[in-house]
Amino acid sequence: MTGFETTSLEESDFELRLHEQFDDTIARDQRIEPRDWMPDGYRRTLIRQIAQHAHSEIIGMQPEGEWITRAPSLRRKAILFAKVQDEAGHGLYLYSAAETLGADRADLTQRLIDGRQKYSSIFNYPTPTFADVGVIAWLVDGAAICNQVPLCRSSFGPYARAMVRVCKEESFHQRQGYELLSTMMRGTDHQRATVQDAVDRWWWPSLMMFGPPDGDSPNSEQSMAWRIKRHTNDELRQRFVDMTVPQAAALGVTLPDPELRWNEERGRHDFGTPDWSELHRVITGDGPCNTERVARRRAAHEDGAWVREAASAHAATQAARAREGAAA
Ligand code: BYC
Repeated sequence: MTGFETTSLEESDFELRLHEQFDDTIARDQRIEPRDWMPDGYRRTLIRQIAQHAHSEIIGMQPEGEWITRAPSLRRKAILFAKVQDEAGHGLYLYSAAETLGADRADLTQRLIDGRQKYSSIFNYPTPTFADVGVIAWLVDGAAICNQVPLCRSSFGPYARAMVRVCKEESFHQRQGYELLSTMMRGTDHQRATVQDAVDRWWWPSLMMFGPPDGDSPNSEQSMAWRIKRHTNDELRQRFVDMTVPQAAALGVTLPDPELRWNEERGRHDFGTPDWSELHRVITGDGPCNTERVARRRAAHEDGAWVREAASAHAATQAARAREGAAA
């Protein structure tokens, strides 16, 4: 015996103290940072949510990206190009946040293209007209803002900090979408009808973005206790409806829900029930565009293999030169 060995009792006592410190940090509403001790479940939950979020940003480039070459003016093309590029940036911040938890980015990408990790249901719907570009920015980015602003106060530091910049950019995206739609609504009857048609197709999928209803959300309770999530799925969905109804009225579009009305007593809008079986189908791979979205991501990843190889070779050469320089 050297006298330095720890008994398993001391080890579990130590672990208990670490756990207490973690709980205390959460209770004081302070941040957990990557080198802090954290329970395995907390780490796993964060990797799951952040990876899904990152995948959503990257897959989310596809539906709007299809319109970059077909945007009706140079101004609209430049705006759309910048927006899609921003989504790529969001994906990168998020993958970096996941890496601080010990996840491997190449592994996360592989899990996405093998269908082992999810991405947001919303990006499995088609974009047949240019009005879809405006409606995605208005409704989908609007829903993203409702969901992500509270994540700026998420308990995990790198995730919360990434969300600050993401939300600023999403807010800009949403405004440009609203501006595009208001321009179309001041145009021809055909343009107005195209906007209304896109609103009719995107409204319910936008409500589904917030996830299943609270009673069917297996992760919410624990994620709220850990302050990863700050509000339940239904709370955020309600907030989105209340925010969007006056914007729809100002635009002059109708939201396709006969049950939508102001409830004086609650001080909120009542609204209909999304088709949860549709959300389930889309999440489990059977939405209108799931197959093509994942196939395209897989092709982009495979086509980019030579870039990754060249970058690694370049980095190895630079490192070898630096070593030679240091030795000389
Ligand atoms: N789609 O227990 P729940 C963007 C899954 S990017 C697919 O409530 P949780 C943008 C959920 O993962 C938008 N899957 O889970 C980009 C869970 O499955 P697992 C992305 C969904 O995590 C480009 C199961 O269903 N935003 O805005 O507590 C252009 C049970 O759900 C969905 C984020 O990722 C869905 N809609 O809550 C424009 C935000 N909903 O993993 C815009 C961050 C649920 O247990 N994420 N599932 O097998 C979150 O806030 C939460 O993860 C969610 C779900 C609210 C989405």
